[in-house]
Amino acid sequence: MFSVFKKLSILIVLSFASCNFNIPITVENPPIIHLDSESGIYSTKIGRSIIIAPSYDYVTNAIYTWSINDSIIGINPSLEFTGEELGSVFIKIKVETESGSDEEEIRVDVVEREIPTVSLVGADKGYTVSIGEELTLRASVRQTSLPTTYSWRLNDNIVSDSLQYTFIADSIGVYNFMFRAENEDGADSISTTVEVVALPPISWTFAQTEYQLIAGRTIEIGPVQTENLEGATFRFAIGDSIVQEGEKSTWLCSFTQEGDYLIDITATLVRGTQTDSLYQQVTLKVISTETLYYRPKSASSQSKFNRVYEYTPAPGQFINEKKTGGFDDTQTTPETAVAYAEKRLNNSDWVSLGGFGGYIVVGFDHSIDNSGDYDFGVLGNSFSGSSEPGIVWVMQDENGDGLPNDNWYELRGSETGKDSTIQNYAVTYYRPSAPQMPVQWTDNQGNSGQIDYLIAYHRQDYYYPLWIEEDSYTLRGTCLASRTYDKSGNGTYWVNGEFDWGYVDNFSSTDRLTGDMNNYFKISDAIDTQGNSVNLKYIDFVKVQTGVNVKAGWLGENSTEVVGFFDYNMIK
Ligand SMILES: [Ca+2]
Ligand SMILES: [Ca+2]
Ligand SMILES: [Ca+2]
Repeated sequence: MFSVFKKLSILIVLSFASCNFNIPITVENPPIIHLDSESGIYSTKIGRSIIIAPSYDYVTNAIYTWSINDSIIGINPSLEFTGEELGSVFIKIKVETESGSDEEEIRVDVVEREIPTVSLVGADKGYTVSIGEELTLRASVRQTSLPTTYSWRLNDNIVSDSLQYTFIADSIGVYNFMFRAENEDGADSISTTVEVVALPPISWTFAQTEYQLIAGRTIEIGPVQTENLEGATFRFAIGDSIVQEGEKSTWLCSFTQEGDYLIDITATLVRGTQTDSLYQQVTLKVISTETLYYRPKSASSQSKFNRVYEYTPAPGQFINEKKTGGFDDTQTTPETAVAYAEKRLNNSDWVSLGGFGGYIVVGFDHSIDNSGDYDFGVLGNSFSGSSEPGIVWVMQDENGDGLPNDNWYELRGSETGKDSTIQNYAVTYYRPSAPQMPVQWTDNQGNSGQIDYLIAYHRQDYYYPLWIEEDSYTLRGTCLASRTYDKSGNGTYWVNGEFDWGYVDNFSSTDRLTGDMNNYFKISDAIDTQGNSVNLKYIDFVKVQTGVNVKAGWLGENSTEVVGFFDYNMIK
């Protein structure tokens, strides 16, 4: 090829020479566009502009035309483009000269700004503390890829440049706080007030105000939590008769006579010249016999559970999760969440209970008998080094209405009664203020923390159950000291160690009778709130609840998984 061209050009030179032309011919090459982005793709944040400035060759007297869908948006060599809507925009640049033209299409991706989002647990209600008390305010910020600065202001003075600030109240009054996070894309802030009072306010929390009891059994009546009531006198009265009065905030009672009782509960606290009191009335229904609603097995009875009654997990990395968790954004009511759990279990897929306190309640088409030995099994997904203990509770349908609205009894496990085991542990979870944020929590022991957002693994917007309407919810139960540790010492290899016996999703050497992922349980292990055995002849409902509050580094929070429930008496 090369030699042909060479000969051709020589011929032309010869022919010019022979005709004796001396005028130089200057025909320019057609224009060429060189984009300043190799891929032809540009990115800008919404509301921001970028300058697209290609370089060009052979553009003497050129005409430049920038267009979107044939409408012209620019006639200069470079274009300033402002992203007004999220999404991709296709822009054409055409250059024309007398010698020809060139054209390129580019894409501009208009993306969200990475404005930080802040949240602060309890900010909407404000805080009340007494003189001398310390209050640590902990803000949470949705992380972005941009460097972000923080500031805490107290009555307009900056007092901290970190996420948290510890306030010590030294005089009575109302203090205004504001936390602000800022980066180059924008800022977000949240304000709250702290009222400092002479004496801390008293309060109590009742988990229920309607109680029910089988005659002959005992029940504990009273608040599940009290605030600043140390030294108070609690009085329990039925009509004019005082049944208990003293320092104890709960009344452990037993009735032999069936009937309905109204119980008046009063707490009185004297502090110096000030006397504060609280009052709550509760009802107690005493039912005469425990075998009344026993449901015997029939020929059609199944060993497998037949219904999920409630699914209330704690927040967690598998909650609302679509890839392995099987959610699809339609689980926005308790009923659809129950349907989800039921479908998963019927397919032998795991259902995650999320972090501490998350639970599921299932029932059977018959009552499960107390054989004195192992009575039922729960399938989890434990293996050596991956135990996430779920505490088991059982219930009889005492009032025979077919619903699990009666008394739960915990099943004793290897950790029951140990000093490290916390009864009546409670964790409150708070809805994040924006997608892709961790879920903050506080507990009733004065601790706080968060369920981490694991962006590398589970990217659903929220780990807080979509079907919980309230912006916070409290889960109560028994909390075991965790056996989670970092075996590698550098955060790469975490172990969730096993417990001896008595828990779901636990690699137990004792109660995995069939050597698989099933743990087996005895109704004879049922205990009351005092740890005393309760002799239940049968049960109708089973609840499993995540029993630890711990994170295992990059593995995230411990969360019990359940896969199935069955009456072992029917198949052993
Ligand atoms: Ca019931
Ligand atoms: Ca888990
Ligand atoms: Ca598990």
